Amino acid sequence: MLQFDLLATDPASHARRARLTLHHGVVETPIFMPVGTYGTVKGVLPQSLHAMGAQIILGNTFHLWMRPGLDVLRNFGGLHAFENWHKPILTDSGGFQVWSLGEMRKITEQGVHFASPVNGDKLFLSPEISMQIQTVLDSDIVMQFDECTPYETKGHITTEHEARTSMELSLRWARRSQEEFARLQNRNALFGIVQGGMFEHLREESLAALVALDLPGYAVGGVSVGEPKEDMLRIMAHTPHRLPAHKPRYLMGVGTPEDLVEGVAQGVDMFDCVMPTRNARNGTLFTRYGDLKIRNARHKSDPRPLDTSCRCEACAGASGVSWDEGGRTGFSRAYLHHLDRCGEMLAPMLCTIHNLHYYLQLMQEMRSALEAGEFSAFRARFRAERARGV
Ligand code: PRF
Ligand code: ZN
Repeated sequence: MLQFDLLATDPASHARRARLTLHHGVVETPIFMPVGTYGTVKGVLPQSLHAMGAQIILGNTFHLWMRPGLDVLRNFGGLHAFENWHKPILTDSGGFQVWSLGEMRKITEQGVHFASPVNGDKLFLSPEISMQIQTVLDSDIVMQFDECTPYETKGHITTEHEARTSMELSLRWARRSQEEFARLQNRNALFGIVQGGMFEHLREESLAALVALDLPGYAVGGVSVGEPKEDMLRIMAHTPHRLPAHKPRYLMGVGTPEDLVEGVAQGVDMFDCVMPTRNARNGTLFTRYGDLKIRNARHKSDPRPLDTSCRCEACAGASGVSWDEGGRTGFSRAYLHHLDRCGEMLAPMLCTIHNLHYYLQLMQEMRSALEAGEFSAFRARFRAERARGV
């Protein structure tokens, strides 16, 4: 089940404002999806995710298959009830996560053989098994099983021949994913993943073959895999807008706030990235006026919140009134600096809430700008503010 309604388009770029209807609810796009690999967005209660306006979160087939395993998840009727999140969920297929195991795996036409990172058991993951797992999870959006073509392998940059071989394997796995998804009578939506490395013509071949399968949505994979920034921007400018206009487009594993704004301008509707959550745990915060490191001694006695314009639970407390608006109920930089120095759990919790709120608010601002026909002005203001400094 999936419906996609285009609500507004920007005449000066490929940006669009749309609405995606899934089994567990409606998603207003463009959207950022917080990452919840193991059935939890690390350190954040579902009610806080609601409060910050999260509409859809990610889960990982591979990790949830390892732990807690399918028997437990089946008993709960899927991932929603298990993790107590009743809005939409997207699950990645395991292709990328198995790829991340590096030398511990062997890829064949049939699938991927690897040793369990949990207990060393010999395991096998294939398009069919990935679809079976994602059907048990009852994910609203199921990703095809693919091979994420690396930028570099064994000391050399991936050649065109290697990128083609990998892309063609992902295409055969897309067809097998689609067949198994249908056989299982999965009620949700299967997305294909465009590969092709850093080669535009391979991206076009991949895209055309996937579009011929008439899947309900498409992702661009194989970017943000260690390539230089200019290559990433080149693929971002090339591929997304070539995907069908009447279907959702998802850029996998991207990126910085600047990348999200650029991605939206290039026609992307959906993003996910560990950056806001992972950086929060390392004390790196995103704000309207640039990035901030809470470990820095300059914050030791600063009474201001992380971002004086932010209404998150960390910056504005329960009142939801920002410092700029006269709210003084949030947590100070001095307090967060102190919590971090003491290794207190509340530090990564508050930092994660703030970073996710920042990402979700950024997407909300882009949606509003697109509705108002003011996306170009938004982009210019965004760049200027981010460059100002905290
Ligand atoms: N494929 C899958 N998941 C992914 C990627 C991919 O290429 C990426 C690339 N950045 C992130 N996550 N299945
Ligand atoms: Zn905040």
